[in-house]
Amino acid sequence: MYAQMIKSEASTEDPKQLKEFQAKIDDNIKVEPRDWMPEGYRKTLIRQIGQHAHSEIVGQLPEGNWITRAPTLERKMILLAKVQDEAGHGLYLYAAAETLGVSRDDLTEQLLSGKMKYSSIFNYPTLNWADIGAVGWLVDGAAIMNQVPLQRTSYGPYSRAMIRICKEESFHQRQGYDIMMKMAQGTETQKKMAQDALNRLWYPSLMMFGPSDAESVHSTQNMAWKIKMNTNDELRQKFVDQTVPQAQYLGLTIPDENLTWNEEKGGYDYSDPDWSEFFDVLKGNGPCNVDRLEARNKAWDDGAWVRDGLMAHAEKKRAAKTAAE
Ligand code: FAQ
Repeated sequence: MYAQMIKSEASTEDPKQLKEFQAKIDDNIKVEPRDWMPEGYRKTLIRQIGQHAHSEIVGQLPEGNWITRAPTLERKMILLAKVQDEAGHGLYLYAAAETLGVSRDDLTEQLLSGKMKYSSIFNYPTLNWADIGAVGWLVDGAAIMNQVPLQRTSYGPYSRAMIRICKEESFHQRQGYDIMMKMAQGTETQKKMAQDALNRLWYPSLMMFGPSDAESVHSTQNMAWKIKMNTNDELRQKFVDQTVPQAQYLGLTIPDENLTWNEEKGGYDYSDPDWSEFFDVLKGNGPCNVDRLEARNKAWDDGAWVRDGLMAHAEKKRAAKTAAE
């Protein structure tokens, strides 16, 4: 249906402009906010950048929950800084989306009312400290795998935001791996916690790359527009190939009996996640969907006085400036 909508919009647009636009994309020339762009391209970017921004914001919740319970002062400082980085990523991305003519308030309203999506992974709970290690290692690891190619995405402001974000994400992944290393080399109980965290977060991490290529509705058009640089399955495969040796180094086992090295393809064969679970989480039925939206709505309501205060202050300054002129 979405693809049809984009097609019908394209049919009312000037074929010459559409052709020139595609030629520009094919020549790897970045599209900038004031340039002409097809309406479908603009809408798709708002959807993807908006969902991405919301993911960074909601993604603070599972880890933020553990700041007060980090095991040492050093771990607490690192986690606090990481969660703050995620907030910053959300802000760069909202700013990039605003260049497409949508306001941050509009996007926030769509998140809070459940109209816009955020990454499925953040609807899973973080039950203990090992989960914080696994989130950094697997979730940030999957995020980087997806985001490094997005540095070359065709829309200038998104591409530049991704360059800044990727620099920080690689530290996030390393801090997660470092926690896993300590746990995996710790007591028997700690090692069990690390394995349990991997067992629970492995398949949800694979789901982060989106449905299989056969089920992905947007991939073909988005790759033609170079909004997306790789298919979902290509990136998922790269993630598996990168992560399996890391798990082996930790002495942990990927929870997949079918995991085998395939010499011919030069990668691992692995089991697909349970796609019915994925689509169910997208519909709002994951373990934490309700909690996550409640937490964001509460934060928005609790912050109303700050926004009102800032607006009143800005109005006062504007009035004083006008009076002085
Ligand atoms: N969760 O046709 P496709 C992070 C939806 S950032 C929820 O394949 P597309 C940092 C999709 O929107 C993580 N929904 O779609 C961090 C579409 O629905 P719609 C976020 C999903 O756009 C770490 C439908 O399924 N990263 O983690 C998911 O071509 C730690 C059909 O799918 C980004 O957003 C999903 N996993 O490909 C923060 C990166 N997958 O809109 C805190 C940018 C698919 O038609 C702590 N986004 N859907 O209703 C992308 O690269 C793409 O949008 C994909 C999906 C690959 C996510």
